[in-house]
Amino acid sequence: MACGPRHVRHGIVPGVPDAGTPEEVGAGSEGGTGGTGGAPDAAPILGGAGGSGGVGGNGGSGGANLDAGRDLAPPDTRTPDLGVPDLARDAATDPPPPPPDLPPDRPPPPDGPPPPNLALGLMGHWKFDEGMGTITADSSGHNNSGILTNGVAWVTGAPFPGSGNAVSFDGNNDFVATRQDLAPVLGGTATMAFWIRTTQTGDDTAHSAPGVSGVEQAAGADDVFWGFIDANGGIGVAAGNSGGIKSDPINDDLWHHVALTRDDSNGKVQVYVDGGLVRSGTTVADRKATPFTAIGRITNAGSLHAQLDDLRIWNRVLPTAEIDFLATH
Ligand SMILES: [Ca+2]
Ligand SMILES: [Ca+2]
Ligand SMILES: [Ca+2]
Repeated sequence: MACGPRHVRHGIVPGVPDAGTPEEVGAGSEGGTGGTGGAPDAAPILGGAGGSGGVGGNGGSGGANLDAGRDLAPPDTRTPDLGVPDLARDAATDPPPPPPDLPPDRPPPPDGPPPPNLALGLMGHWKFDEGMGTITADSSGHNNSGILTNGVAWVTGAPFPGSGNAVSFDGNNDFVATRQDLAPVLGGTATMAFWIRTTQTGDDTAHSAPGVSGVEQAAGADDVFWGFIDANGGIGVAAGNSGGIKSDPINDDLWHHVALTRDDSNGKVQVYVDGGLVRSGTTVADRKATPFTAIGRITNAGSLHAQLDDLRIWNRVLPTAEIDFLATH
């Protein structure tokens, strides 16, 4: 596996999920809703996810899964009375109380914090691990493998455990041709995340810049620009004629994790570098439909001169906690 979800996240001690410990609730960067934690079954290790909000719907898929409470669910402030009364009832109706330090509904502690539900809405995942040949697989299950075109080279991958190989684009004419149109995902509400290593400088005008993917519609605004490289070596996201947003320079020839999001309902865009949100702004709020089938260039614009690894796209805006997880695993 290219991205080992069991590895301990940097800087966080894997907590033992014993009952009654509101571990790390509210520890997230914006974890304002975590303050009332402490219900035994509601204490997620990724407590910080609560602050990023807006992901409550994901919790519904849990069912009886023992890990359900730890996938994406923010601290459950809706029903703070669920946990303690349950325990009280159990104690009242079970004459021989179980050992108090072994909650019966929890598996043994895992190796580290559980991963967020990164499979939700995943529409493309290119690990670039093949290391030979000209085909690179799509691990998302959406049958969108790519063909290395015009000399894309295999190189050693990004610095995360199990990253394997990566691909290198020459900035001239290299690209990976995908089997399927990317516009149905990247033309709408989406997240793109990847590792990149580059020294390239591009263009402050997105439709003249090199980038990771996207398309320029000449004399039109039905276009979108994912991971465009600006004149200072920053990286950004834009759509239509809105200019977009971009980071400070990342072109220091070191591997960086970049995540870009766009919400087509309100035009909101965000740029994360190495797990941190560095820029947000607004583009036009609409869906873009001009087809494109290339990674490593913005079709009808510029070609990327960079190494890329572990490129993934989702049809939703990932919350901060998930992007942080990607950048640290
Ligand atoms: Ca070439
Ligand atoms: Ca790889
Ligand atoms: Ca245009």
